[in-house]
Parts: sequence; C-alpha cells; structure tokens
Amino acid sequence: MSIAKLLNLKTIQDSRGNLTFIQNDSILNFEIKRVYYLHDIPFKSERGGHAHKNLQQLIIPLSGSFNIYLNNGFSEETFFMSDPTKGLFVNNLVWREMRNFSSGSVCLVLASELYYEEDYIRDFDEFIKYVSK
Ligand code: T46
Repeated sequence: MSIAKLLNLKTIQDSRGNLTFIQNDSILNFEIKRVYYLHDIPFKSERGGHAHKNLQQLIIPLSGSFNIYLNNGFSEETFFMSDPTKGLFVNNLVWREMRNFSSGSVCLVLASELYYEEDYIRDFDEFIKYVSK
C-alpha cells in the first residue's frame, strides 16, 4: 500500500487555459487551517527532513517539479511531483524530504493545523522511535 495518496484535483479546462480548485469537500479529509508555499528555491536545495505528530497536508507542485521522499517507519516511497492538477495527501507520522527542485518551482501546501513547532519531529532516529512505540 502506498504511503501517501495522489489526489486528482478538479480542473476546468477551456481555450483560456486551466483552472484548478480545491475546497473543503469530500476530496480533502481535513479542514484547511493554513496555506504556505515554497518558492525561489535555490539549485540543489533540500527541504523537509521531518515528520509531524498530527499535521496532515496536501502538497501541490504549482509550477516546476521536485521529488518528495516519504518514509513511515516501515516502508519508503518517492514521488515525482510535476502536475499542478494532482496533490499529494501526506498523513501525520510520515517523514518527508524534498529535493531536486527545478528552476522556478513553486510548491503549495494546504495544512490541517496552524504552525506549531512542537508538532515537528526533526530527528530521524527520534521519528523511528516515536512510530515504533
Ligand atoms: C512540510 C514541508 C513540505 C513558520 O513560521 N510558519 C509556517 O507555516 C511554516 C511551514 C514554517 N515556519 C517557519 C519554521 C522555520 O523556522 O519557517 C522556517 C522554515 O520551516 P521548515 O524548515 O520547516 O521548512 P521546510 O520547507 O523544510 O518544511 C515545510 C513545512 O515546515 C513542513 O510542514 O511538510 O514544508
């Protein structure tokens, strides 16, 4: 079974281009409390390197591409994100590392909780101990 779920986002296409939308309905199993985005990411930059105790997120490559490596303590999986009509639902207790950002890439994240540093586990060994409990 996959660690995370790629969701097809509702997209309206016409001759003027595409419009993709997300709202608090059945596609998301959480209510959006926070939105943030990663942009102007330098070449070879790596982000993530942590897990969340409670936070759930939908990660969308608005522009460009990147890899997201996930590990739930039992298995691991890497997703190549490049399609702005697909969002990756990442549950809590999943370690993530993001790398190989293409030039000009923008990553949008919809989050189930407000920013709360105590929700982060930023040490991989600590994460493994936490999920093995
Ligand atoms: C995640 C990946 C995809 C805030 O003050 N408010 C916020 O909403 C966020 C997300 C971060 N911050 C602060 C915390 C740090 O001092 O911004 C700084 C950089 O955060 P961080 O190193 O956690 O950034 P990333 O890109 O490694 O991770 C972020 C999210 O934190 C994380 O939840 O899943 O993007």
